[in-house]
Amino acid sequence: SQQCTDIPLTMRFDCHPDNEASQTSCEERGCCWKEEVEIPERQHPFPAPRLHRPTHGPALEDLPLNVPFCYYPRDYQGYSFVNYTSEDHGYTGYLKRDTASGFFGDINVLKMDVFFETETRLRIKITDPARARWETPIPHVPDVTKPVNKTSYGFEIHEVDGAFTITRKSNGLPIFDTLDMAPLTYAEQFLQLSTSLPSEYIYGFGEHLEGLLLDTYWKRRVLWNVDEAPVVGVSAFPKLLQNNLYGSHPFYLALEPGGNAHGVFLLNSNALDVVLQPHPALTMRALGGIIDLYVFLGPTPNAVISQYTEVIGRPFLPPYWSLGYHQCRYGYGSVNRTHEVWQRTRNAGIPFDVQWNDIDYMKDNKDFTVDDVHYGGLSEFVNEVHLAGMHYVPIIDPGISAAEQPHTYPPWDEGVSLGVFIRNSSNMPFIGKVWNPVATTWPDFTHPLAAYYWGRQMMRFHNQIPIDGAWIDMNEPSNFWSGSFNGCKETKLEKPDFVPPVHGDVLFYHTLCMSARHHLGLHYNLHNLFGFTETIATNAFDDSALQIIRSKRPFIISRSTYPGQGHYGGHWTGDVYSDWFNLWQSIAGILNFNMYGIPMVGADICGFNGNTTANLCLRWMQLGAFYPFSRNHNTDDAFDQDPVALGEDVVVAARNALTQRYMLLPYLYSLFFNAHLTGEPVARPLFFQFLKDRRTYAIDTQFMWGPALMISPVLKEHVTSVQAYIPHGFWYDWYDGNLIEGEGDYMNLDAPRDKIPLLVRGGYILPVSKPANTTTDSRKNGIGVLVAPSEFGRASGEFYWDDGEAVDTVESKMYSHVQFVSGPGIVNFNCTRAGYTAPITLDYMYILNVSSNVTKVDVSGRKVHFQYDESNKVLSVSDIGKNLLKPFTVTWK
Ligand code: MIG
Repeated sequence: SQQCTDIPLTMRFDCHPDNEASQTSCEERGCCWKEEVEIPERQHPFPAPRLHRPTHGPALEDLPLNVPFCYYPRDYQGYSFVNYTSEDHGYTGYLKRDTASGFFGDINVLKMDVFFETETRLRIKITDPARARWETPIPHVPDVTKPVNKTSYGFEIHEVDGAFTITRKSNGLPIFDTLDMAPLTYAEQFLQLSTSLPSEYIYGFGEHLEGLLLDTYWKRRVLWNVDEAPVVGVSAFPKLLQNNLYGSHPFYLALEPGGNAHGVFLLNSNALDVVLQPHPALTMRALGGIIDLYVFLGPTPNAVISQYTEVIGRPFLPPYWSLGYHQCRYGYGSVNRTHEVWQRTRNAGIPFDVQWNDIDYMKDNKDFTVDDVHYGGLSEFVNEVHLAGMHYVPIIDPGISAAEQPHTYPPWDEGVSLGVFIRNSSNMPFIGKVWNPVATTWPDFTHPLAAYYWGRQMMRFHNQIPIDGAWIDMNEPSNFWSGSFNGCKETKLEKPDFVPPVHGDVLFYHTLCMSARHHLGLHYNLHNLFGFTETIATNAFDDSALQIIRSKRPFIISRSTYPGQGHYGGHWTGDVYSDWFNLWQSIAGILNFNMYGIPMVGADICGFNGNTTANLCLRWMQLGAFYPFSRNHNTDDAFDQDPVALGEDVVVAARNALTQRYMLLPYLYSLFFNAHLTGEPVARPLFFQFLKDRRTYAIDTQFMWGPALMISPVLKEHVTSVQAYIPHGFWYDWYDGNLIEGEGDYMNLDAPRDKIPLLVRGGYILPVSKPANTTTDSRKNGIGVLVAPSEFGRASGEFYWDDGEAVDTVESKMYSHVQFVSGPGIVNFNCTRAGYTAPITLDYMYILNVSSNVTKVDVSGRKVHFQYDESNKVLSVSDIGKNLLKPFTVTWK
């Protein structure tokens, strides 16, 4: 009786993703069954610029499809609105269903609250009015109940269909529209919300290993934090998916035909999956919690991320030293070996700021211990690192050894006496296994005393080894067992009817049982928040951890992440493979996390798993020099891959690329300041800056630092040029200042083995500095500016400066800020704040595209020496020596 005919394939929404679907069980829930699926041709070749990607590695778009056999009929009757009223804050409505969805525990009456929170942000909360359900407690989102007078969105309710539409007022375009999509479903362990998409240009929903642009051609993604190395299309799952990885970000950014952008965030910490299909449409399905949806109207991608981070928290301002180059490996094996590699890197003249150690510094891999046989001299080494003006970061795992004699291991004793460990159903510490110890437990970072406990351990360790930051790994949390020694109970909590295709098939795969208890609730609900809560505790909380111990800005890099993470720390993309595919993929990884509000992000340079090659590592050192977080890291069973280990060729390439980075650090730091203030990404996809240009929408082989620097790395072996897309406008070669007129097309950029192509966008002024071997030294130099005029001869830029490591410099206004504005023949330097009073001078400047022969350059009326290069039209002025904290002007004729 269901209306099943004439439903196009693209409108098939899966009615039976749970258990085993059969025709009988499908029809029982009022849905349509049809097994044969004729896959239509792709409407949109994906992705357009595939040509320019490396040919190595699997083609993401060739993975199998996921078209459902059991799908909703046209006349499916789910929820409908009983009533709704317009309220001060927006709307309140009630929904009711009379038929069973087929999922266990339908909630038949729902309450929907719509909050018009700001002009560009609305929030829709759908809850069970009869009984409180799990609501994600962090990040702490703003509580807004006051109405706004003006909104850039319209909101419409479809009573009978139980649906709603959000439109962009300026052009009437629906941007979130649940009408005729998969019906709203709200059962005990299954929530479903579906929308059509205004275009197939959609990004986000990490963490996954894939390109930047998501494929809407029947793709499914799982969000459930897990410790698994990123590999594409793991054969364990014949169904289509991009495997779940270390972090979960239920956020997407979508582009609209009208050239606008919007964003959507589902605040839900349960296991989730998302189905994208070529209507285009997407369906989000959560295994618990509530529907708490934010929609951000942009209209630019930068504005979307700004609006998103206003809700989840702005990115932290990293210490200046952390913008330098970091080097690490798993299995140096001893402090002597660590010292040796550290020394040879310095001797090679490679700019280098931070030395790291992996778990091999620990005794028996136990947290807060040092192996005194191999790492006996570690504190002396760290002192030496500090004397060289450098910093030191060790790994810390969350698993605490639980097989300890009383009074021998404070992390265990104190955790027990404070009662801060995650508990099992008998109220004892939940026992699993990580590394050697027979038994391991985990701090419950939602416990009110956990931060105090964690801070104590870190403080004690810091007294022994004066660390400068923390690298927190294994915090999905990872467990060598799945659940406890005996697994987990056979309950619906551990094994819900609907489980998305997670790694290992069960939710507790390589982690804790879902029934494990935290102070704030069940692991089932808190799993995805573990790494995030650990990061918060490691950063600073009440009276503990890094900020307090060092009285300096904390620096934390975490493997597991959740929305809001970026406010407290950064991320690295985990155990990527040393191959050309992963070199390319790392770009999308870095750009995605910038969209998730975590701009301090990098991939393991030269790759983690497997052996790198000199050719690969050379190109990876160049690309990695432009990761916001630039660290070379390697697994324990691979050859050394620090540049010196791979030969002179790699050393030269690494030194050159990192030298460019160190020159650009004042610009990079200013971008981080801007990210901290506004949320705008540091590393950005090209389309963030060129939204009118569709050809940029799928580009993930090149990227931008802020609005002004384009990086076009070599991603293939045996080539010495890059096919780079150059958007319309004036661009300049970073190395020689030559003008390149962008025509919105691909161009060949020269990329010999010792060079990564970098272009500066006309219209911008970049603060730069003389490089040095450490940031401690480069900070002592004055700064310079590079003036890159637009086609109209204008340019502008900004410079943020502070002491580089004090806490809350922005909040307490202990910083200086200078604005640069340039027109033909003139640059103005306007100090807008001089809160950091240490002198900082403008020493030199380069002005590009200066066409006539210059006869005179004045700095605030005083004639200065200059050079003009006819061949590339660059005017250089050195020895300016002007205090940037006072306004002044430079003119030339
Ligand atoms: O693989 O601590 O992702 O960076 O070197 C087991 C050892 C655990 C995983 C991390 C990796 C680190 C390694 N760890």
